[in-house]
Amino acid sequence: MPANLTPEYYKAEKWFRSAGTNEEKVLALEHMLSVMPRHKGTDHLRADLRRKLSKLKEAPAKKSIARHADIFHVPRSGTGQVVLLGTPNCGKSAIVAAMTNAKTNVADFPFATNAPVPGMVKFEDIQIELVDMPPITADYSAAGQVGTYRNCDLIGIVIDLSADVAEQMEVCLDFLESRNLLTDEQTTALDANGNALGRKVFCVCTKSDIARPEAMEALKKSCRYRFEFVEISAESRIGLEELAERFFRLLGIIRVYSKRPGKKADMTEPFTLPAGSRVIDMARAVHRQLAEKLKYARIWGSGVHPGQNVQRNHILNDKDIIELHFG
Ligand SMILES: Nc1nc2c(ncn2[C@@H]2O[C@H](COP(=O)(O)OP(=O)(O)OP(=O)(O)O)[C@@H](O)[C@H]2O)c(=O)[nH]1
Ligand SMILES: [Mg+2]
Repeated sequence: MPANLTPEYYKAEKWFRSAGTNEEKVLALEHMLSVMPRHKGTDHLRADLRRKLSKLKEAPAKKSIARHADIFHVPRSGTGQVVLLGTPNCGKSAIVAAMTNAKTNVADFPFATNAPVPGMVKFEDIQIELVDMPPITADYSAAGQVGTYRNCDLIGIVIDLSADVAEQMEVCLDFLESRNLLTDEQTTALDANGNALGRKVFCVCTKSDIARPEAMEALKKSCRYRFEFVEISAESRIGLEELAERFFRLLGIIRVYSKRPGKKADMTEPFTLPAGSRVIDMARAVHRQLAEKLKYARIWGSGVHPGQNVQRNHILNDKDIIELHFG
């Protein structure tokens, strides 16, 4: 009996083949099983996939040597990690070269980059990690490449405004959709542990210096998601500051500075916390044990009188200066 598998199933199968780690393979197999039509024709396949799945789940640490050698595992540094995604030659390496001190390979031929290259972007008083990546095409991504995207904080789709924008967007969306990397406010896919699989995504539109006319409009029209778009040129260095600012904002972090009673605030090194954090979260970042003894805090910043007393649940704003008082 024919299996009559759906395009969604084949996408999930592609994800499975491009997975570089057991964890990612398990996710892909589970997705294949969940989208597979249920009828007699798929019984064998279903049983086969179930067998594969339980085998993978039983073999946890076996691949630990391979994992150390996984080039797509990029350790985090800085206050957040942004990873670029795009088709060959779209300008990813040029962006990393223009914004960081990393040695990237900018070249006028495709597939010049074959492994992730991280660099640090300075935004005011913090450092944000930006990772250059090998390209993807409609039918190819390197095995394990999805892992870098799975583990980052923010994905930047890079679109070359001088080439076919709709085609590039389609390739990138297909990659992200088929691997459950997109979050939809309502239907965020969850893995077996209940963690969201999707990542925050936005769009970096580059080569604005040689853009086709109407490229931005065409791009926005071709995109079925409400991403934010930033227009830049790595070559003429247009929009790079705005891009760094956008990384910061989309990462959803705030900076707060600590101050000791009677002393000046230490403005050299901010504490970085997720947006929406409270005074008590700051106290925990400063000193986990002491935090529970927190009585109140005084704050200098936005929405408060200078030095105002606030309780432990007061929500912090970017650039607040905080004096913690313990009991
Ligand atoms: N005019 C112009 N050319 C650019 C810009 N950014 C990149 N280029 C050129 O585009 C070509 C490809 O740039 P890369 O940064 O190597 O592209 P890539 O996306 O890293 O390519 P792969 O490594 O193959 O994925 C090079 O010849 C760059 O000089 C830009 O902002 N303006
Ligand atoms: Mg490159």
